[in-house]
Amino acid sequence: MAGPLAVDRAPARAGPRSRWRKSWLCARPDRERIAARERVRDLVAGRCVGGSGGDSGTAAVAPDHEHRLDRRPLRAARAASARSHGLFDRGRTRYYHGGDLQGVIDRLPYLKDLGVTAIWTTPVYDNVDHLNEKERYEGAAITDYHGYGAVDFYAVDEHLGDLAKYRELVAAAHAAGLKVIQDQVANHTGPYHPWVADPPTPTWFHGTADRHPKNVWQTWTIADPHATPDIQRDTLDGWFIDILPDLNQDDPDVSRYLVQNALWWVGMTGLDAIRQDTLPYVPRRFWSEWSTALHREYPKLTLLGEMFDGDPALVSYFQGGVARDGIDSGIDTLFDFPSFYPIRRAFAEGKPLRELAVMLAHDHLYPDASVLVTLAGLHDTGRFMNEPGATVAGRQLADTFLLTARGTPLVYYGDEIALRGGGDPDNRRDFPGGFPGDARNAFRTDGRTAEESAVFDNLRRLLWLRSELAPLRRGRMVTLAVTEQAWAYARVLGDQAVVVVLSNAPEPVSLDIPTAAAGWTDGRAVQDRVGGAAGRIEAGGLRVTLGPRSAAIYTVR
Ligand SMILES: [Ca+2]
Ligand SMILES: [Ca+2]
Repeated sequence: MAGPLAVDRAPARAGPRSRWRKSWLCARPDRERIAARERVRDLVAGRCVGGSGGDSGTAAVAPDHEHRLDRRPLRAARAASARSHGLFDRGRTRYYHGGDLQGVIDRLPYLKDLGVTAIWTTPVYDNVDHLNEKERYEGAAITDYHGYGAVDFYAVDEHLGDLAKYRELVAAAHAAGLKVIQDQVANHTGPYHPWVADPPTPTWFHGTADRHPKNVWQTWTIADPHATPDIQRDTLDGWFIDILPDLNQDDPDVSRYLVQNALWWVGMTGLDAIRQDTLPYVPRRFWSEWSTALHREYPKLTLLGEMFDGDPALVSYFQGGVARDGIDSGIDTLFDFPSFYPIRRAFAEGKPLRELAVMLAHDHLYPDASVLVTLAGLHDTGRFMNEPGATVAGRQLADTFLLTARGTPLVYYGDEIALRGGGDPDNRRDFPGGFPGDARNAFRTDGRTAEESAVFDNLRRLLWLRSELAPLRRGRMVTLAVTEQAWAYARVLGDQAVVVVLSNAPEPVSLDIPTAAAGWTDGRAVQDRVGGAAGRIEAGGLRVTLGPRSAAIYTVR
């Protein structure tokens, strides 16, 4: 049967296209290897220099800098530098710093102990082996250390390792009970991909390096019932930052290549989920085809899409499960950027917590809001602690919300120690202790400052509490009370409930929380699992007193 895996139409030309043809003919995925695995639904995510994740959360490991986990001797670092074609320089922000897949493998015990349940790393595709002269900042060329500029979709970048090492990472993660999320990019290639000079078909890209539309970022037009195809075209076909060659998924050979490539990675490595870049710049018709092919072969594979926008009406449009304009994208879940903004405003800037409750009131727009990936920051945003007004108490409150509210929380590497950093690339600083010669090692308890320990210990406690209490992972979220700066909600699963009370107020508060919706009736004894205070349900509710900017998580005793 001709299908997404058919190779009958692989072009036979030799020469510059041989690399592409080799990729095209790659092996059939191994269905059995991952058939028994669970889908990544309920985890804490992070990005890779050290990721973290679990049934209770996903860990993210970030791009190269962020995640240098190993501590190989300098001799090995020099060897890595030679392999890096001169692109290794810890003194420059947009260069390779030495983080690699072996480093992530070495830190799996750290991530497991932290309590995360899945790892999301930077894209592992082979990126160009020389400076990227086409993308410059302050006049200087950069490297493609971030991984989003593929020159070979079937190879692992030499700075990170190789395919065997990537497979080893997935196997080691699975052995540790962690899942792996692969970052994929179907919208574009890197500017130096060999296809740019010699496209496999005349319609492989939208235009050429010399003549192409520029992406105008009008993402709202994709969902706009008043928009014409002409209006949408520059957003769908335009080259990202006017540099990244935009693949034409309407060319059936392109779409088949991308589908086969995604299947190949899953089959070759056994990964559990795919994080797909820039959803809105690719026709939803293609996402439907792509997700259908992946789910047909791997029913438990989770597809996580990036739709970077604060409007829940727009973001929800891209989640699969229902047809929009006749097309079901099939994308299982999305980053919850709409709640990211009120999370930052409330917990970092001290603005009303009510705004966050108001945002979650829009959950009815989503086919399934319970699986959204919630976050307080990632590699494309400044760090939480760099917001004006950010404090350790605010960071801890944000973590308490993320780990107890609906959704699958993401932990961006370094957030567990309140790492600082402004916008890209400052948000990708090296993790202390991840590199040879570092003055201290924050992977270890004795290498953390008092502030880092406070944030780390709080997050770890929350991760393990989430692992222990099933309602925090899978329970229905029920609001019990909301004020300007306080929010009480229950997570209810069958006859089990957990009641969370957050106060974002700068002064102590006392609140009366009605608990009937949690199934807690008069006389029931309860205990705060973070502060330790005991209580009893009286007159249909619980009297809670909280200090400035603090939280309580109650279970029945
Ligand atoms: Ca490379
Ligand atoms: Ca596009």
